[in-house]
Amino acid sequence: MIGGDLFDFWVGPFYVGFFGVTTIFFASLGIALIVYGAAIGPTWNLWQISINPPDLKYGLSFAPLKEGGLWQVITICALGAFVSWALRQVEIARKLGMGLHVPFAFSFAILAYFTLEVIRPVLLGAWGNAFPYGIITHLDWVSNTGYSYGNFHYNPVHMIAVSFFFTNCLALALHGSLILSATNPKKGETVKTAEHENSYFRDTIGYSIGTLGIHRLGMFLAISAAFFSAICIVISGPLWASGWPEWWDWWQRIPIWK
Ligand code: 07D
Ligand code: 07D
Ligand code: U10
Repeated sequence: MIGGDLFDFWVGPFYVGFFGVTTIFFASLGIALIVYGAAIGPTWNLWQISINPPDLKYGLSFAPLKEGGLWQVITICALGAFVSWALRQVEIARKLGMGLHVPFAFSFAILAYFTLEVIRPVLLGAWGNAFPYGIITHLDWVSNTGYSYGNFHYNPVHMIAVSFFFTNCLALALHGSLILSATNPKKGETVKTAEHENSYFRDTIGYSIGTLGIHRLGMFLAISAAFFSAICIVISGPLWASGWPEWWDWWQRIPIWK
């Protein structure tokens, strides 16, 4: 897409390409800065290392390197690496004459990350609202953010996102087990085909979505899970600033109950 044949070669099994080089560049720089941040910080304990965003008082401005500036540069590197990775997927898919479904799907993960680290903090007016880069500290952020809205389970869009994640898991379990059952018949029997797979579900639940259909469904469930996750967090604060349980008060106010 950029540079024609520039970097059009393989290193071992890996296709390089223009966006392979930009991926390596952003990823190496980002990881180096994380290691630098860890070296400044109070601990080398892998679980406790944390690169924190700037304090709320810095708003949306640049912070000094050791007071959140590192987090800002690392975020730019992360976005550079994720977007480069998606474009490398595009480049490889085009080279192979395939559809762009893989980068399309991955871009929903990038959207969720971008929403957490850029869109929501910008809407709230400070980088300090973003999550920190640390294995344990990012869990603390999720818990603290959740409890600051009372009970996050009452966020209706969180409910939708969670349901998509669960349904996605159900769909992959059904699909994985169906394929394995068709390809592992008992001794002496031939491997079964798509017709058997269709018949199995028609016999059990009256309907089969089909062999292509289950993959379309999987794609839909997975990208919906990421999409509704992004929505559920971006509305927490910018659109609804009190507890999520209170959001349901409209239900009590429906005139018919009176
Ligand atoms: C299996 C594909 C392989 C990817 C793996 C992750 C790193 C980070 C670097 C310390 C399914 C590689 C990890 C490169 C190490 C440093 C600097 C994907 C697979 C194995 N989380 N999260 C984890 C990330 C957020 C949450 C584990 C990343 C949000 C909860 C791992 C991001 C919220 C729990 C991890 C991110 C959130 C975890 C396993 C980015 C809402 C857990 C991940 C870039 C989404 C679980 C200790 C996994 C855990 C866990 C990585 C964002 C919530 C460390 C890279 C802020 C509640 N997260 N996470 O298997 O055990 O993913 O935590 O957005 O319970 Mg997290
Ligand atoms: C952001 C990851 C993007 C990753 C990228 C790639 C590398 C390279 C290299 C391996 C979105 C990174 C790649 C670094 C690695 C190599 C070589 C994915 C992202 C670009 N919740 N909750 C969610 C549940 C509660 C809360 C989402 C369940 C409590 C908050 C999902 C439960 C409270 C936020 C979800 C539950 C609470 C969420 C996460 C149950 C806490 C979010 C999935 C059963 C007290 C987050 C966009 C996701 C969100 C989110 C599920 C409970 C708070 C729907 C099942 C009640 C604050 N929760 N939650 O988004 O929506 O993945 O983020 O109790 O911010 Mg929740
Ligand atoms: C599916 C399927 C199906 C299959 C399948 C699969 C879905 C139809 C047919 C696939 C499924 C699986 C394999 C199952 C397992 C997968 C998972 C559970 C998902 C999770 C996966 C993982 C945890 C693995 C993650 C591993 C990764 C991401 C690989 C990491 C790779 C790299 C680090 C290298 C990437 C390469 C790049 C970026 C380009 C090439 C670069 C190099 C080789 C390095 C050298 C660099 C250069 C030469 C460039 C020079 C660089 C420069 C100039 C910049 C330098 C700058 C500096 C500052 C240093 O449906 O059924 O079956 O199989």
